Amino acid sequence: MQTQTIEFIRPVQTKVTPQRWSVEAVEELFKLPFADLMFRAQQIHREHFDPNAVQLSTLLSIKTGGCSEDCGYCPQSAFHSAGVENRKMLDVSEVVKAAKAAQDAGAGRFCMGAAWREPSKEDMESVVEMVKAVRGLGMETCATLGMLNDEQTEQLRQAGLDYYNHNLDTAPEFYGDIISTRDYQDRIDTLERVRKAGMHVCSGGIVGMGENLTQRAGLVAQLANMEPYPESVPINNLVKVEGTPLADTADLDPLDFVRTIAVARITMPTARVRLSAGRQQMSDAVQALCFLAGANSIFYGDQLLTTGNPDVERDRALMDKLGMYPFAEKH
Ligand code: SAM
Ligand code: DTB
Ligand code: SF4
Repeated sequence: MQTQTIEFIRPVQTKVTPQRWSVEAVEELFKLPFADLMFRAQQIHREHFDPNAVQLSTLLSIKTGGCSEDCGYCPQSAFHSAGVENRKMLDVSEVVKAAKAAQDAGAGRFCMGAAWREPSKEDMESVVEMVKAVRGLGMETCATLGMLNDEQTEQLRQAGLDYYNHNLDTAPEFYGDIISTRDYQDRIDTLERVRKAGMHVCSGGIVGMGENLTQRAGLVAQLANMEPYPESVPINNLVKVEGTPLADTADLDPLDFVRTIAVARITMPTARVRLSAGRQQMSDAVQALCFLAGANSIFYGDQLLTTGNPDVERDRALMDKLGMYPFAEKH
């Protein structure tokens, strides 16, 4: 009995060589008793990071709505009627203004998102200007623009883009239930191009879309088995938007969301694991559990892309309550 207990709480050896994770092994992590899972996640978190430091990224939608893809979760798809107004691309000056405001509020990274399947040549010219300008403020830059070809990844790298976000979203075998207008392999190809061009990879997914436990484990295994795994891993809880096909999906048990964060931390020890969309609907207590499970990044600012996020005051109050601080500020 005692031997078994020791077996469960033994510190996990973190990687010297990249770890390979089978879906079954990841699923076993999900099935651990909650306390054991949290303990393992915290051990790994503390080996690699200051557990009280959190990275703050602010999102801005630089091109909203009217997207040609049919992603079942997304209010910006032209296939759905979620009431999102289609807007033309923002001017560089508007983007810089928003980035400065985010920086003044304490954000270290600024992420520019566009409702595109992929950017056009003209789109790229504007985005390059935006990236240069935001970088010029001294912020880390991130963009999420859809699929990219080799020329585009090179343009973004030269402009000074630090991170490119492109999510795998879910497990390969559940993907077809959610999106039909592009393949899983398209996403992997874009991520490989981003990596090859020398930018950091930000890739994660959405939970609470009706996936089963094996599929949730499948998403984490896909991410963890990338060589190397992404530097930044956003874990989104589905934001249910009326007018999208997933609007009536059953709620995910908040503890299952916390487990997903813990499993991401254990399988990707040095990644920034971001507690992403869905925070506005979460209590402080659940968010605190996510930080205990190894989340060390959040979207910061009252807006995600088209939906709400906790306002800066609420997040500052939460961080104060938990004794947490932005990771750049060493206390
Ligand atoms: N159009 C680009 C693309 O899809 O690659 C970039 C923007 S897209 C909105 C970025 C990511 O936002 C999606 O891959 C998805 O993971 C996330 N997302 C979109 N709608 C969401 C929702 N309702 N709830 C949670 N995450 C969502
Ligand atoms: C990510 O993983 N989540 C963000 C960001 N990357 C681009 C987007 C969340 C979008 C939530 C729905 C919306 O606001 O439109
Ligand atoms: Fe378009 Fe991105 Fe939304 Fe899919 S997730 S519909 S690609 S904006």
